[in-house]
Amino acid sequence: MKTIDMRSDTVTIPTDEMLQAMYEARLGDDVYGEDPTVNHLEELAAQVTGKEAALFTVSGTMSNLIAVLTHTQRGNEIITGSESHLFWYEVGGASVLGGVVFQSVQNEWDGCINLDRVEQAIRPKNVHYPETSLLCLENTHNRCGGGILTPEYTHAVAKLAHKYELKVHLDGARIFNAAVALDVPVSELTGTVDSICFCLSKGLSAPVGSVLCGTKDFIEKARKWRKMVGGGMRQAGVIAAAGIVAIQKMVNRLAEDHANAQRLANGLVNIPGIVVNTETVQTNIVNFDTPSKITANEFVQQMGARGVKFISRGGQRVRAVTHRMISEADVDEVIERISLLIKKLN
Ligand code: TLP
Repeated sequence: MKTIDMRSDTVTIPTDEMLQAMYEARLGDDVYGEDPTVNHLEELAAQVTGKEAALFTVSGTMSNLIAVLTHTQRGNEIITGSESHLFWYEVGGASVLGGVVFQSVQNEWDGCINLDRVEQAIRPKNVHYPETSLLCLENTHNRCGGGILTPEYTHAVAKLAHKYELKVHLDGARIFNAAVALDVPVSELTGTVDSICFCLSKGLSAPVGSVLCGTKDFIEKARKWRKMVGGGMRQAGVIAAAGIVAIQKMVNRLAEDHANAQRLANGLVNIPGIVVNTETVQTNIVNFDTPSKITANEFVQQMGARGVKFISRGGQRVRAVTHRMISEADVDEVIERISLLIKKLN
């Protein structure tokens, strides 16, 4: 029986073209700024996001951490969405290492944070309060089912934050998914934020890495923080080479992943007891709820035994992610295997 892994798009392995590029990469010591392949990747990332400069990091988690460390002072407060990756899945690193306080503000179903709620969350100047200095956004939004922040929303919320002298950081781990789904250049989604990071190792299929982009001054400071947290990687061109292929060759095909996510959602609605809103599936993530007689944890375990891997979000909620290594036929097979399990339960 074929195993079908829908836990995440992080499970994609590098393409042959990436492996070839890694083999042929020109290398140097990146801590001295002398790795030509890393420099090329950083230039490309800055160009794509419409920023002055960029910094290659080990992971999305490291990029987000460095962004917070660079934008804030100890004792500051940062606003994040209540469902944001930074808040949920980054081990509280911003608090532990950056000394900042989180204020999490409710996300809407698509990953937006209502502008009034943002405005209410920003602390007035008062001796009792921490200073709110950073707003963090996420596009596409992981826990909100791959929801997209539009250019209009991003610009409006950034304008509001800037009015109160906050910086804006965008966790764009899957920003290329948003750009492809909206059919706009990435720079339209990032133009008004102060920093943006995106992942090479998710749907774009590179084995490792993320890139943090911003002004020259921001990136210069961020480079020092990267060194402090142990992210100076020497001949990192060996992995950056795959990242270049990721940006140049792997973006357009993300549309296939989106179509497969829609196909999955359309199949799931027909399975009795499974709850999914097909209209909220915007990119490559499908959140669905299991029938009340089986918890998400049990469902994930049972499906694992049937050769399909998902992630449980707790309660009834399951996450499925489509990616390069999932075909249309795989999606149909997954729907079939879920139907069999649910029939057995009834
Ligand atoms: N998310 C992973 C897990 O941590 C859940 C996944 O499989 O989706 N921002 C966002 C929006 C992310 O989804 C992730 C990874 C990150 C940051 C962190 O990236 P990495 O894993 O490179 O540290």
